[in-house]
Formats: sequence, C-alpha cells, structure tokens
Amino acid sequence: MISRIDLRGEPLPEGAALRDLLPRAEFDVEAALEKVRPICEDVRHHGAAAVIDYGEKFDGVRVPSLRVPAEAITRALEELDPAVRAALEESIRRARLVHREQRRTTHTTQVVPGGTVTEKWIPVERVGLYVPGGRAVYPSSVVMNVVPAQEAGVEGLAVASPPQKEFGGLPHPTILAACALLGVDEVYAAGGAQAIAMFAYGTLGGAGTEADPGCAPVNLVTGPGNIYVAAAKRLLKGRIGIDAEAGPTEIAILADSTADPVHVAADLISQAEHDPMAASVLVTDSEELATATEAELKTQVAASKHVDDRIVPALAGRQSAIVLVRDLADGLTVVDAYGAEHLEIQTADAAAVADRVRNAGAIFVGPWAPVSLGDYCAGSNHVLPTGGCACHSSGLSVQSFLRGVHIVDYTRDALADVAHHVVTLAEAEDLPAHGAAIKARFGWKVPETT
Ligand code: HSO
Ligand code: ZN
Repeated sequence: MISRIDLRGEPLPEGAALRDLLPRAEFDVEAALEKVRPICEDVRHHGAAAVIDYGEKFDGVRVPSLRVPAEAITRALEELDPAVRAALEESIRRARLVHREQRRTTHTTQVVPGGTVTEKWIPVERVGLYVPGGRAVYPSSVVMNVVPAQEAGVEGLAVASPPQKEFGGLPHPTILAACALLGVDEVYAAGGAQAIAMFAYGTLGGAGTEADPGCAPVNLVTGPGNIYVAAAKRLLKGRIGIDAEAGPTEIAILADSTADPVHVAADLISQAEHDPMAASVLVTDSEELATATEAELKTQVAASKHVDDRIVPALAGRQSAIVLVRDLADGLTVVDAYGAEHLEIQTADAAAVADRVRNAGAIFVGPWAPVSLGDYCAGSNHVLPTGGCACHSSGLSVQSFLRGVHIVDYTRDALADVAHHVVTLAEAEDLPAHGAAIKARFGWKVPETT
C-alpha cells in the first residue's frame, strides 16, 4: 500500500541529493501552459461569451449568466444545514482571531534628523478568489481566502467557482452559503483557466446587463485549483498578482516510538483523501512504528470512503512513503529537505522538536493537533505552499493582500547632508543624471557636508 525508503544505512546526503531521494508528486505546470494559453486568449478577446462556452465544454453546463444572482446566494444560506452553518461560523470566528493579529501598522523610521521613511501597508484594491469545485467542494477554502482579504481591508472581493450541472449551473450551494456568511455578494459561476482569465482581463467589454454588468479585472488572484488553474496563474502572473501555484496537498509526519500508529495512519489517510496525487509521508526512526502504521493503514483504508479513486492511488503512488531514519536529528534534516505543506510532529517533547523545523507550510504539534483541525477550525490558514515551496514561501495571510509602500520625506538639510554620497554612487554607476538631480537643488553643486 505504501512504499518504504530506508535512509538508515549511510550518513544522509545533503541538499538536492537528499531531495532526490524523497518522494514527490509530478505536477508539471509547464506542460499545461500550452493548453491554457488559447483559453486565456479567447477570454481576453471574447470576454464573458468565451467563459460561458468553456464552462459548457469543461463543466458540462451552459450558464445563462456568469454572475450568480443575489437571491441564489441568500437562498443557499437559508437552505444550509444548521450544523454546517454553525461549524462554518466557528471556523470564520477562529480564523478572524488569528488573521486580525496579522494586520500591519504604519511605521516611521527617523533615519536622520529631518529624514524619515514611513512604511505604510495598503490593501490591494480588487481581488479574485478562486474556489475549486471539481473532485471536492471546499466551503472551508472560501473562509481561508476571504477572511485574510477582509482583515487586510480589501474592498473589492469577487469569488469564482465552477458551475455545477446538478445545481442548474450555479456553484455548489455550500460555497454560495459560505460567501453569504462572509458577506461576499460578487460571485461568478466560472471555473478552471477561464475563471482566472476572467479575473485577469475582466469581461466588461461584453453585452452586460444591469443585473450582470460583467466582471471588472482584479489586481490579485488567490486560491487553490487544479493544474490548469495553476498554469493560468503562471501565464497571467504580472498582469495580475498571484498567491502561489498550489499543487496536490501534502502531509509529512515526523514521529518517534511514542507516536500512536492509529493517529499516524488516520492523518496520512486524511490528506490522501483529497486527490490521487496527494502525498502522505511518514518520517520515523522507529521501525516498530513504521510496521504498526502499515498495518493500521490497511485496516483504516478498508473502512474509508474515496478508497479506489483517491486514497489508494495517493498512498501507493511514488509521492507517498514511509521514510526510515537513524534518529530524530536525521528526521529533521529529511523533513526540512522535503518542506511539506503540512508537517505534524508526533514525538516526545514535540514542541521542542517543532521549534527546530525550518521548512514547512504549517506545523502541527503533538497528538492533539491533526492537520484536519487546521483544515477547518484551528484558526490557522489552510492555503499553504506545496511542492517544496515552503522553503521560500508562506501560506495565505493578511500580508498576501497588502502592499508595503515606503514614503520618503527629507528636509533640505537632511538631503544636503547625504548629497555627496548620492552623487558618488551615481558616478560609480555611470549615471550622472542621478547625481545632477541632487545638484540641481543646490545651485548645481554638491553641498558641503556639515
Ligand atoms: N488540506 C487542504 C485543505 C482542505 N482540507 C480543505 C479539507 N478541506 C489543503 O491544505
Ligand atoms: Zn485537507
């Protein structure tokens, strides 16, 4: 069911050599680029009509209009199961607690008397949030995208999610209900690369109506999606900002002999449930735990849903494995080289071990903090870097929706005082006009320093 990689024999290789030994899903965004390029071009030139045509082709339903009517959003909330409503409300409440604290305050540094640099954080004006709707329906991802955007102070928020045939071409009702709970009323029934292109180019040029004037272009697109969504994000990056190209979900667990194999197996299965390409990796120095986990996986998988289409291919795929290491120090080296989207630490003194981790999207400490908690109700964000990107990127946060702007304010004396350095550096770079812009202010001379 799951393969073993035994790294106990020799000292661990370093860097790329170690990464090559570790399992990872193929997620070839480059190959999907050529498929999405014509789609994006079509949307650019033909606007809403092209988005609707591609929806019919890929989602199997032709929508009368892309904009979801306000009544449909209200109705979805009215018809939402009260238990799901209560759970979403708690998820939103906890996410707000955490994300509110991420807000940045304006800060002024007095560099010299009369010379200040103020860093001001300005929210992005308009954001498009993509919520997938294929294999699974993720109202929780609506929460994880919308809450940080709102806490950052973003004013223009639009959500796109694929039209669903069984719901008459609307996005899934739970997605619409989550939008209603969060106060988002601009929602589009659009999915895949065409939704990303709609956000990037807008559809205002088409024949709009009062109820559906079209989608105005956005500045930033966030949210996970399939490989075509990732490819469209890569293609349109620059015209729009993007959060990340989310790949298949990953869980790594660093565990020792104190871990409970029942928990370990359950957590590995929990993320394998997302996708046949999902990765579940156990890194342990305990052969006993490895063997007990393998046995547990058999029992628990047999009792699971989504077994043949997702869990078994995910666990049996080359992206998943049990990695045996000599000791926890090697285990830490391995999980750092892997840079998992989610990393659980199930060891003695888990907090101290977690403190030593450098690369992970989010870290879950000890037996009572499984990844599922973070997926829904920990307060943390579940849009996290995949594919090893945790070594250079963070998950979605308030910061993702803010731009830091430096405001430079110098008096005459403060400029005069440093003018000679500016002129010297300009000359060193053979850019004399830069120096001239300083001299012009002081009768075309470099002022004497005081
Ligand atoms: N584990 C996924 C998020 C998710 N799980 C949504 C359940 N619903 C990626 O972090
Ligand atoms: Zn999940």
